[in-house]
Amino acid sequence: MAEELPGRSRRVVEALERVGARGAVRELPASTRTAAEAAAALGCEVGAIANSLVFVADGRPLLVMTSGRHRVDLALLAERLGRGRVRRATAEEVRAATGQAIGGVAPLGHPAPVETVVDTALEDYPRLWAAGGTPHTVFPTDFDELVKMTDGRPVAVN
Ligand code: 5CA
Repeated sequence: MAEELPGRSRRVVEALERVGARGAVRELPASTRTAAEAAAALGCEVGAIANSLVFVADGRPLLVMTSGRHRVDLALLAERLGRGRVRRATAEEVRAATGQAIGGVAPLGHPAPVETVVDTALEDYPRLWAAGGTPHTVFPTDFDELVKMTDGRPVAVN
């Protein structure tokens, strides 16, 4: 139940409720810190894991919800977004932008909205799993819901 989840996940639960998302956040005994671990814990394809990767684009945080089956092509992403430089955020920058730690970053529930891109590769999977605010929490969603909850821009990132 939501009351038993860690504080960072309760923020995510509240944010999901505000946007009317259907999937419940659940805490797993196994680590879901990486896409491979999450896929193993859930018994799903690694591509159906929606990783929350934080970048810094021209000095501003950018969240890229990325299929676990591949990496973000930073040069391609910068070109498609019309940005100059896109780089990986540091652990401190991730925490500042999201209020969450690497391995548990959720698509929402952040201190302030973060500009978000959603990898169109995630359209290939009817059921996606995203992190719920900690490295042991996940929730189910789908591509359309993920775009809606993040006010995200669909982009092919690889
Ligand atoms: N809980 C899973 C998805 S359910 C999860 O959060 N996956 S993740 O891919 O979004 O987060 C782990 C990722 O953080 C790693 O795959 C890696 O891409 C990234 N990461 C790991 N260390 C660092 C670091 N020092 N700086 C920036 N990113 C990092």
